[in-house]
Amino acid sequence: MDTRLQKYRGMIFDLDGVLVDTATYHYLAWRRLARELGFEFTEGDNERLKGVSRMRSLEIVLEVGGLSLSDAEKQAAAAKKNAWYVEYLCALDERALLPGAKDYLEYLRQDGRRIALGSASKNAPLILERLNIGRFFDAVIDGNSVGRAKPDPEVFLKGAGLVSLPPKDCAVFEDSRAGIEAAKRGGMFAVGVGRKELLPGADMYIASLADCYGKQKN
Ligand code: B16
Ligand code: MG
Repeated sequence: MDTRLQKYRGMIFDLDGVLVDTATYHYLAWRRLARELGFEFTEGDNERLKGVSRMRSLEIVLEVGGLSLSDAEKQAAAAKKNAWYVEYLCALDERALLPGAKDYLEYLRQDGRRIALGSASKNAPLILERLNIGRFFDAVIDGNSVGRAKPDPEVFLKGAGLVSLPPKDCAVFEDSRAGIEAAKRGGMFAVGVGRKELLPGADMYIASLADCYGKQKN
C-alpha cells in the first residue's frame, strides 16, 4: 500500500476523468453544437474543457469558432448542449467506470474512510445513479452546490466540511489542472490522475485508481 495515502481519513474524488469517462459524451455534444453553429470542434479542442464549468466551456467553444453570442443566446446554446449530453448519458452504465474506481471505493469504505464527491458537473447525481456508485459517498458536492468554480477550493472545502474533517486530513483525486490547484489552495493532499506534465503541482501522480488499489492489495 502507498503510505502517502494511508494517513488521510477523508478521500475526495472528482467525477469526470477520475471515476468515469464522460469526456467523450461532452465532446460529442459540444461538437454537435459547434457544427450547428457552422464550425468544427476537434478532440484536441475538447481537452481544454476538462474540469471547466458548463458556461466557461461554452465560452471556449465559441472562442474556437470565433463567434460571440448574447447572454440569452449563450443560455440557450448551453441548455441545448446539455440536453444532448443528458441524452448520451442514458447509454452510460457501470462499464464506463474507469479502471480501479469501484474496487478502490469498496476498499476505502471497508477501511472506514470518509468519502466525498467534488465535481463541477451539474449532472453528477444522474451519473452516480447510472453508474450505481452513489452508496459509496458520505457527501456529494457538485456544480449544483457550489458558487465558485475550480480552481477556487470551495468544492473541496465543502466536501471536507460535510465529512467533518479538516482539509489537512483529506486527499483529493483530480484529473484537471484547475482541480489540482483548488485542492492545494484548500490545504489538501493532491493526487493527480494523469501525467505530471499536464498536471503540475500535485503531491503524487497515478495513471488511474487501479494504481492505488493494486498497491493497497499488496
Ligand atoms: P455539466 P468534473 C466537469 O466534471 C467536466 O470535467 C467538465 O468537462 C464539464 O464541463 C463540467 O463538469 C460541467 O459539467 O455540464 O455536466 O454541469 O471533472 O469536475 O467531475
Ligand atoms: Mg475531472
